[in-house]
Amino acid sequence: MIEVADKKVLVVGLGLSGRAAARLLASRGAKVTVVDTRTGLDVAGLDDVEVLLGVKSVSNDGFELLVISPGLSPDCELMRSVSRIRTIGEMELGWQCADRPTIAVTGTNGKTTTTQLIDHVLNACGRKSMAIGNIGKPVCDVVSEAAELDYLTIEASSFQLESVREFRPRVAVLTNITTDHMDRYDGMPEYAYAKANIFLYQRPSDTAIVQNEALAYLRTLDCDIAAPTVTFSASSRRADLHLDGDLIVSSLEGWEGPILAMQQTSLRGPHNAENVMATLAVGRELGLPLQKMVHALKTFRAAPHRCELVGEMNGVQFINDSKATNLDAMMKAIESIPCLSDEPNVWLIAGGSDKGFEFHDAGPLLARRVKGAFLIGETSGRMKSAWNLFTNCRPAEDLEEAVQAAAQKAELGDVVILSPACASFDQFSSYEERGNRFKEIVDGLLRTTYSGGHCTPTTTSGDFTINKNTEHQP
Ligand code: UMA
Repeated sequence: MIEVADKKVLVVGLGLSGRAAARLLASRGAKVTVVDTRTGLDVAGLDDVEVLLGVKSVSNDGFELLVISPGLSPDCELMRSVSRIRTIGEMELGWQCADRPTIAVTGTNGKTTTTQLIDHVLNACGRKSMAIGNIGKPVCDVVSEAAELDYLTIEASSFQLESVREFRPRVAVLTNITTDHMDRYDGMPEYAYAKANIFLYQRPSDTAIVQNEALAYLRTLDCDIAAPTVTFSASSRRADLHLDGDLIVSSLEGWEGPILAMQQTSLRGPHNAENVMATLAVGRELGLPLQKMVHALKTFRAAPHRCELVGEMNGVQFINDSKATNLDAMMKAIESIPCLSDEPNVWLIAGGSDKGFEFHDAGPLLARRVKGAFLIGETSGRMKSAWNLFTNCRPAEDLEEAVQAAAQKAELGDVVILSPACASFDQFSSYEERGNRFKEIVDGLLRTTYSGGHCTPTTTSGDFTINKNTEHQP
């Protein structure tokens, strides 16, 4: 475990991670300085910490350790100015200090849902777990409570995994690898190597649970995994856990045959089936009883902003998928929307800040499923050029204009989905703020349409079953 008492430590970034790291370090007797390029940040709760704001570069003023926030690239101006100091990430610091058995989940998509599923199943089976990390709760923030937990269930981003030093999860999960964050990495291999760091310090007594396709890709990059692997896939029957129609089927010893029908859960789509498979595989490794796990999976409800059905108006469903911050997530969301005929039935709202995606890749899917796309934000021009041949594209001034235009066009049986395929930072402070704004706009439309009443927002995220409740209809 890392020893920090009396050490001079520099924390870079005063967001959630930097704040949590600074508090933890100060509580353990370190002399802490936090720097951030922004000014005017809230410094409450950092009484024993020196805070320097509006900083563009730092001189190595005797610092013995640097703790980096995940959002800072090692190549950024601030980090280049302090490149010679021993560096660890906030997640690694928290993990070393907490010193608890760990399940870690990474992947381009599905990592938050899988982290929540694992946490839910563990707690339902009587094991105390807390879902932390990239999910929104820095690992450093839970160190004081960690002794009471059986497991830390950590969502680990590629950013956090870049700076691992000893990070060794008892069970590590890789949900998938598709293109994302190309504004930070020089290409897919560099991004995949960062993700593969989740397995770097595992030993043969640990377990790696990996999507079949992601494992095949890592093998092309010669990434070694020391731990035994369990594979899952919604598209390959060769995986240890696979999908047959709606059924999750296992070929794992003692678990041979069908295990669970996805219809029994509130989750929809092959991507969610993979999240459930990964969760089952984790539970099996930890010796959780299958029946209890299945029962827990049936009661699970996904977090907001992930294919969340927020309302229905005149037979048109409105879905908030603001968490789809890359192209693959958007494509999976569109594919998971039921289609009652061969005709497209989706009105897509997409666009946001540019992460360097090749939007052309979605063209054939859009041609098959999407009636029209309303494009917002920084990427609207690039998206229009890439998609115009495949579906009708119309740039919109902002989210409100896009939702209103889509609602006007949509007919009975259609679905209006916000699935941006981009980060939100050009127009919003986070994907949550973007999703909440979408919900407000939809709620406003519903109130206007059903004057005197309003549609009850549904809480069954990912459930696209048509809402038969029409009591508010005029
Ligand atoms: N900053 C600088 N200089 C820079 C860049 C940033 O000083 O050059 C400062 C900013 O001014 C800001 C601080 O760094 O004050 C922000 O640090 P951060 O970006 O690491 O953000 P945190 O608030 O610490 O949140 C991070 C994760 N954010 C990122 O990785 C970008 C959160 O994941 C995570 O929930 C949180 O730690 C707790 O672990 C968010 C995310 O978008 C949800 N993650 C990406 C994703 O899921 O795709 C990886």
